[in-house]
Amino acid sequence: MTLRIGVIGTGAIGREHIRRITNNLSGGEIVAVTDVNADAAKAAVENYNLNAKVYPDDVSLIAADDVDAILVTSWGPAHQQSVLAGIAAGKYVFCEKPLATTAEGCRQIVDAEIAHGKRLVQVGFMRRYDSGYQQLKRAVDERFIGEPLMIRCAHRNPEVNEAYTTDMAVTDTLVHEIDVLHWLVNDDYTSVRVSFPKKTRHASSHLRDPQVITLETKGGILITTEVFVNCKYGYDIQCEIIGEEGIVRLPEVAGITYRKNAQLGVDLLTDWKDRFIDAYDRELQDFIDQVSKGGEPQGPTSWDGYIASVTADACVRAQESGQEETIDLGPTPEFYGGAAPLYSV
Ligand code: NAI
Ligand code: ISE
Repeated sequence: MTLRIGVIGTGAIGREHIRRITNNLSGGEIVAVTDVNADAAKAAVENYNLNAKVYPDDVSLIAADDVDAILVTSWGPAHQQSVLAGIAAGKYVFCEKPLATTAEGCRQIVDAEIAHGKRLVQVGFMRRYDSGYQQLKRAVDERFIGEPLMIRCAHRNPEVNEAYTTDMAVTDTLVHEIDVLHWLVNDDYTSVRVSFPKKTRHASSHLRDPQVITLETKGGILITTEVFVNCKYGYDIQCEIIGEEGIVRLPEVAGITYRKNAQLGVDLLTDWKDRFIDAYDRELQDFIDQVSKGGEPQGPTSWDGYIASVTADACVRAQESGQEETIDLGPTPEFYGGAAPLYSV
């Protein structure tokens, strides 16, 4: 059976996902699109040669009988309304991060999904589908390095635009580490501190860059992540887990080494789209495969979206206060219980 998908938001990542579902993946077809910018929606249909209807808004698209699942790729503040409408209609939902822009909004989605009684929602935290992170997860789960004690990460972008603000280093950028790290060690965050080293001259006047975010987990694991979004040299994601018996590191992205002009070199990536291109494919293929069978999506849940939001709020408070801030998630609802899986696609 082909999963009939409606796309809400045909901007940058919406178009990327349309392209991959149409050209690279199997089992899914884009049958409906909408965007507040109607021209963008029409252009997506034309550019990807889709046999899809353009709807005036998310509500009418979600109500369409021939739409089995929705892909929410609009701006963050619009996500909550579309996800809640999707759940109310009993449709499967793949929602890009953030699930909602407030913890309260995420909680409403969690409550609606629990009331519905079946998991319908997957959040687009694609790193869990990256083969490097999967190898790290396997090493942790199999106790290859014993108990994990510390994690050191870096999330570096070559540059950002003028609109990027200090809090976005958390809500837009660190949020991927927030999601993937608690999944990696199967633990919850309890507190966070943020410190600001000397500022780079490449950052705009209103942006504090770089910053170092230190999270602590219930089990006592200390996680430091450097977010540096004007690092200039490339897009660079680092992760090293230090355990009682050894250390494991995220593999470097494969690329040929070259000897030229008296130098030994390897090219680095500069664009996040390329770094996780396989992971984006795999997360969506997994979503399509699971829900086509009428099952539940196996990827990051609404509860993971809620964890990311509560944690991000505490990180932003810590940026502002300069103090340690508590992260209080409350008990995990039984509906989302159990250790998160190693996705096997
Ligand atoms: P974008 O600005 O390129 O596209 C957003 C599109 O949504 C625009 O075309 C806009 O007109 C449309 N839109 C806004 N409100 C709408 C509404 N109520 N109904 C229908 N359409 C609406 O933004 P981009 O980069 O595509 O990001 C979209 C989402 O994806 C964001 O939440 C962003 O955080 C997330 N994202 C996730 C990434 C990842 O690595 N997982 C990477 C990049 C973005
Ligand atoms: C962007 O919004 C993303 O989601 C990318 O995955 C991330 O690496 C980048 O830093 C963000 O700005």
